[in-house]
Amino acid sequence: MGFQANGIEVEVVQGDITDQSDMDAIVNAANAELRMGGGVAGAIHRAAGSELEEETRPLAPINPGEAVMTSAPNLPNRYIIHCLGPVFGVDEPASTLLASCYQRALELAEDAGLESVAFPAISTGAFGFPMEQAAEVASRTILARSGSLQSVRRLRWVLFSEEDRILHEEVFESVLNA
Ligand code: AR6
Repeated sequence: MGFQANGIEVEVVQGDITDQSDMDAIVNAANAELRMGGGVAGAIHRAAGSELEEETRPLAPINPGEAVMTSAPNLPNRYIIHCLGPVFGVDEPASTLLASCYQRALELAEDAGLESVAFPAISTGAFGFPMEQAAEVASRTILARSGSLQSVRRLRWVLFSEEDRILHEEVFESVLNA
């Protein structure tokens, strides 16, 4: 399902972040060392191969709330934006740090003149951020930034399960209409 937010198309789909061939950049739910991990980081690094770690190694470590951009070897996208989300209950303030991830990712995309970016639900897997609360933070951040985006015209949320997709759709709609 798609929404319009200040002229930006926001899609919410169920799928795999490594399978978004029509997007300029995909976002990685990274670890601080920017290495292979589980979940999203595992899927991205497996698809990209060792070339990606060669590129990320000199950029690591990063702090919660930060983001860095690399090329996207062996993936159908031009770039990967690696975001380190907060570990829920450890990195505080969690909501501010999560919002910072989305904000920094959008800034990097704008600086590179990208048109489209696909996000996973950062921090909601191994890092334990409650899904609904994370969706609210992400929705508010995207909405707050949407008006000032110049090159970015399309955002896509890629949720692993249909349940998470429905939740994100409902949360984004309620934040949009608030
Ligand atoms: N495509 C889209 N979404 C996915 C995929 C996929 N291929 N795989 C999992 N998800 P996580 P985090 C969903 O754990 O919480 C890693 O090991 C998943 O269901 O990938 O930020 C890193 O190395 C969940 O809702 O990221 C870090 O150490 C969401 O993506 C740590 O986990 C995020 O789950 C990062 O933890």
